[in-house]
Amino acid sequence: MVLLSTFLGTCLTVVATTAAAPTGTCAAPKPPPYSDIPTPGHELTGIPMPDDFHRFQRIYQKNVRASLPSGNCTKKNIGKRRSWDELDDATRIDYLRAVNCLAAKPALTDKKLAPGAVNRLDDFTYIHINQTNIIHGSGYLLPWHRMFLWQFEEAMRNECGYKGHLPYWDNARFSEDPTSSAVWSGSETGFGGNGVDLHVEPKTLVFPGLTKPFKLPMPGGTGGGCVTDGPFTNLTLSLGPVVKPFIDKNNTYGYEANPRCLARNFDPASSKGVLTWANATIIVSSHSIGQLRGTIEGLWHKDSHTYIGGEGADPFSTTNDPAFYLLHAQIDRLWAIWQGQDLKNREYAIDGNRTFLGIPLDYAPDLPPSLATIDDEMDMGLGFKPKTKEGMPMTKGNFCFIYE
Ligand SMILES: [Cu+2]
Repeated sequence: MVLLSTFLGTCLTVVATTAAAPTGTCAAPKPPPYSDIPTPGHELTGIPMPDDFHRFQRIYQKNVRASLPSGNCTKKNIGKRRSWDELDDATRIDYLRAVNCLAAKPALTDKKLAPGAVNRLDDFTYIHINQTNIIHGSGYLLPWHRMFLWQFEEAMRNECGYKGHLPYWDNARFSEDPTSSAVWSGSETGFGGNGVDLHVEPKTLVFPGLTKPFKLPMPGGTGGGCVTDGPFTNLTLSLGPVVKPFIDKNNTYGYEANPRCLARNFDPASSKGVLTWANATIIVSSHSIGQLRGTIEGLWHKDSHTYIGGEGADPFSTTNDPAFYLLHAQIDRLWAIWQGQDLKNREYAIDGNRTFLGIPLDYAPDLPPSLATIDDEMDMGLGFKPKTKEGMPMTKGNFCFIYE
């Protein structure tokens, strides 16, 4: 309550917490925050959304709605992507069921490309591994992952009968105590909690595939072992891991079968004081796409992976943790809110190189760094190669969604 008053002020607190018309000096009340209207039965938890962020979110929602209808996307059929913490239990259970359903369906990826790909989740992990040095630290980060999330959402719906939309992990609400989010519940309505504590030491891992070695420091964390609660205790992973203390010549990209449990290694220091509303607000108030890319990478992207740790912290095979899709929906949401401040100038704004930090790749060592364009092709796997610009709008082409 202290935080609520600090962030929202007394006047809005009254409006937000009661349905009654405001009285006294609060003559011109703001409407109740749209995204602070909880699903019946689910009171919002965590740190409330501050006014500043809320203003950006409202402008985004208003502008996206005003742009409708757009092709087949209308105010009526637009998909509402909501925070996991605000979903009802039935939707949560159905979502988790559909993830396990994809895990039970055979992989479609050519065995010659990824001998270890077993199930449909592995198809997503294979292409994410395969593209990692192109789609991170580059101009493709945001459009590639937007398209990737959509592919996953479609597979959940079309192949496993999921009826809802892609939820996001609203980590700013839980930056001080991430495990208080319903995402990490060990019941049938969450993704399960931390892995067993193996007292892992901090280490330095190395990216394969780049002409200049890139070293990734990994904190010790508080887990490291298998997740022992929730719906994924029987999930068997196969591809990865890829980043190791050395480049593994025998299985460089983790494409060979390596059956193992889902492991997590929560690192509270990557969340506390980092994945905060303050940083989320800095991100959405970026003045240019260049600045946005810097703030999203520097203040959010890496740390949200590092917080989860274990499988989720491997930049290549991170998709092995089903929570990946919620983590990236949150990144996508921050980009969407930024785009939505000025759709005309920001929808197709791109910045960045064509490879990870512009470092030439092993297979093209002499290619100098160059800038990504919206007409470049993206490789989404299974032969799907859309242009980058197809991964950028929110209500055109394949996409019709809004973050609430
Ligand atoms: Cu990624």
